[in-house]
Amino acid sequence: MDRQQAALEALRQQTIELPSWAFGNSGTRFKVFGTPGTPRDPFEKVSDAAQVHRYTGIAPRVSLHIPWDLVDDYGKLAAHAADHGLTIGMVNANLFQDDDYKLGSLTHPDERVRAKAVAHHAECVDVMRATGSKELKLWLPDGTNYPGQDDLRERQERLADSLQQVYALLDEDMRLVLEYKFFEPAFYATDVPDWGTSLLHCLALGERAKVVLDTGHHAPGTNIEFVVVQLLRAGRLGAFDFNSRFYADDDLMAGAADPFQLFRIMYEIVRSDALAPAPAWDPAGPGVNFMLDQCHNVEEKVGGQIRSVTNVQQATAKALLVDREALRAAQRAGDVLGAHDVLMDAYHTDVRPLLAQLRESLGLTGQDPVAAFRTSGYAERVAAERVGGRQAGWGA
Ligand code: LRH
Ligand code: MN
Repeated sequence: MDRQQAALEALRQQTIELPSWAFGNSGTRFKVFGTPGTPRDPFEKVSDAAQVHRYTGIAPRVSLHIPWDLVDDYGKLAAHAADHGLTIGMVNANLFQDDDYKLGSLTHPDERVRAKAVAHHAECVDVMRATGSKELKLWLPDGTNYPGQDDLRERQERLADSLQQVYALLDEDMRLVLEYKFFEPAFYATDVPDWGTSLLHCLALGERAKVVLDTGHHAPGTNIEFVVVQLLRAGRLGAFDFNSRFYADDDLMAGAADPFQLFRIMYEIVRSDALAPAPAWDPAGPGVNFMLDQCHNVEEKVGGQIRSVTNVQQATAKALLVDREALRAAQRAGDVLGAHDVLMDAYHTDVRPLLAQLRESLGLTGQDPVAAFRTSGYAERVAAERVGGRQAGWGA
C-alpha cells in the first residue's frame, strides 16, 4: 500500500468531536454578537452539529456543557442526536459562572463551597449516564490575582482531595479528563496552569484520569508538540481542545492562526501511532479524543466548524504523508537540513484532492464541505424558522 493509500485508510478512521457551545453566540467582555438562526436550545445545537458531520463525514460526536446544555430529558437529547447520526461525547462541567466560586471552586478555602463544586460533577455524571457519555471534562478557573491572596500549597492539597471525590463519582467505564490553562480568569496564579500540574493530579487519581491539552492554553513560545510527546509517553493524553490563537485564549478556528503548528502536533500524534481510535472503549486506554473548543464570534458558526474540522483533517493528512523512512535516515545521519526538508515536503503537499477522494469514498460530495453547506440553504432555512425565543450563548 503506498503512502497515499495508507493515509486514506488512517483518515477514514479519524473523528473530530464538536463543542455544542460553538453553535451558540459568543464574544468577548466587550460584546457578544447575535446571529439570525442561532440555536435557542441544545436540540437546535445538535441539529447544527449534524450539518458538520453531514458534509465532512468525520464529526459524529457532540460535546455538552452543563448547565449551558440543561434539558428536562437527556435521554430525549441523546435520541435526537442519534436521529441525526450523532452520539453525545464529553460532558463538560462548569465551575466559572457561579458567584460562590469567586475565590475558587474545588480549591476554595470553605469546605461547603468545595462540596458544592464536587456535587456539580455528580450532576454531570448523571448526564453522562443518561446520554451514554463516558468522559467527564474538568477545567478549573480557580486561581488568585495577587501574591499572598491564598496559600498556593494548601490550594493544591484541597484540589487533590476534591479531585479524589470527583473521581470516585465515576462508573468503572468512565474517565475523567483534566484541562490546564496558564492564566485567565486568574491573573497571578492558576491552580491547574500547565501540563505538569494536570499530569501530577491525574497520576495521583488513578489510571482513568487523563490530561486535556487545549492548544490555546499555553504561554507564548511553548512547544506544544513537545508536550504532546511527553503526555503520550506517560500514556496520559486524554483529549485535545483544538483551536488557534494569535495572542491569548482567542479560541479561533483550529489551523487558522497557525496551520504549521497544527501540522507539527498531528505529526507527533501520527509518529506515536495515537491517531487511530481504540478498537474498543477503554477508560484507562491510550485512546485520544480529538475535540474542537472554539467560539465563532464574528464568522458563521456551522461553516466555521466545518472549516475547523477540515483544517485538522488537512494537518493530519499532511502528517500521514511524511516519508518516515527518509526522515529517520536523515535524522540518523545528522542531516539537519535534509531531515527538515522531508517534513516540510509533506507540509507543503496540497492534500485537498486526497480529502475530496476520501469524502467521495464515504458517499459524500467531493466538493469543499463549506461550499457544499453554503449552497444547501440550511443557514437561510433555520434563520427563517428560529424566530422568537432566546438565542443560546455565553452568559445566555
Ligand atoms: C476554558 C475552556 C474550557 C471550556 C471553556 C468553554 O477556557 O477552554 O475547555 O470549558 O473553554
Ligand atoms: Mn478548552
